[in-house]
Amino acid sequence: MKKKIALHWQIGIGMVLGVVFGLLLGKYEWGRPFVENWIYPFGELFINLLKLIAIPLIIASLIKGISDMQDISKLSSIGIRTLMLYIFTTICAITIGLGVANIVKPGSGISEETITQLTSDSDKADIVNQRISDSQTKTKNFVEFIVDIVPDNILGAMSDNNQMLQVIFFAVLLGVSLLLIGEEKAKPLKRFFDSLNDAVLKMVDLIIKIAPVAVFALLANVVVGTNDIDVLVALLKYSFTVIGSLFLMIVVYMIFISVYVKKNPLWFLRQMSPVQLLAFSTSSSAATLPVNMERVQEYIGVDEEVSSFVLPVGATINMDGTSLYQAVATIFICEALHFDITFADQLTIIFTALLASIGTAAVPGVGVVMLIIVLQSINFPADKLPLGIALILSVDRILDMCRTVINVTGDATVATVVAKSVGKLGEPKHKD
Ligand code: DAS
Repeated sequence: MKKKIALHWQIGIGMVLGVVFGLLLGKYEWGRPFVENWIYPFGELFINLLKLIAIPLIIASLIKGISDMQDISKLSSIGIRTLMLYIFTTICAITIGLGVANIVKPGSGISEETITQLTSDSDKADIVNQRISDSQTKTKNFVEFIVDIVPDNILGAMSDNNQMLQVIFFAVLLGVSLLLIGEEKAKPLKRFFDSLNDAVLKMVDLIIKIAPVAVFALLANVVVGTNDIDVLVALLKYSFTVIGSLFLMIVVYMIFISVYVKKNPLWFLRQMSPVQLLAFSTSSSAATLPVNMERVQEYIGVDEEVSSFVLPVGATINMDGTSLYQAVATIFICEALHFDITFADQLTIIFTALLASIGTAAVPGVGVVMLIIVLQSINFPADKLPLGIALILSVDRILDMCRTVINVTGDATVATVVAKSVGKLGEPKHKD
């Protein structure tokens, strides 16, 4: 029987062909509109399909996972370990970002004319102002964040992809209630959610079949007619500081996998590579979540009791890549615009970036919204803020793709570590 090409190869080939296709068409006037109108929609359709099944998958797998538990104390044990590890890895990420940025000094030596060139085009100003107003509206203080987790209408919460924590809250409450009413009474609902869970996982398998075509479309759209090559060169030091720091974060995860989980880190990365490639192509943790859940369960061996809780929570409140990015971008902007920051400011960056990554809804471009919050926390001059954001906006798309890869890898790593710590890491059903 013909050996199936491993999924990560299929996706990788789709990405490479997408980049080549986009670069080729970028040479023609009609290239960009053609790709935007006739190719990119295939990528959009794929992202919509993944987001469509994310909520049903979270509900079914969480309720199944919790109601299958023998005792409720396991849930709190998983919850506490998960939150502690998410806070630890986020602080690690921010510290790495600050450390590398303080050594590399990516913003020093940027010339005035480069700054003018990068911040002059007007349509950027609209995006900057939108992100600044988002930073005022989309952040909550701690109490608001907690109150906001409890929905007043579950259908409303399910209809809004950015209310994932509200859906998780409902699913945990229902799962615990099923546990408490006893096996007999819970049986009809448990069987319903069991089969819903299997059906939605089968949907993931079906949707993933179009991934190579979808990533082709997404990457073609990113590169077609990109005139940011000169911008990338001007911000090369900054971009490489971000990407280099993100790689260091992968090393941190691999230390967890090899030292604590006692699995081969390269095996782990190989099994997770389709998730990482999709995160890179879609730059959306929410869209990647269903595939992350399927891969962690089926190819790493994490029990559903753990993955069904840890991954949805992680997709919302754990953004290691994005937090690391805040640290580097903040140092870069302060250096480029000659705003001195003290050691105390750097500690403030750690604290604010940690809270921002937890308390900010996963809205598109959330990285930039959080960056504004971090800059404001160190009293960065308000009149220079639009300039600073405009400065990094031109390479934000590419860096968003990179940091989303770290966001999803961090979630999968923590799910594996938590599963190992509660004895719920079994043998994987499949191997890529
Ligand atoms: N794209 C975001 C995510 O989905 C991350 C970011 O904007 O930084 O994880």
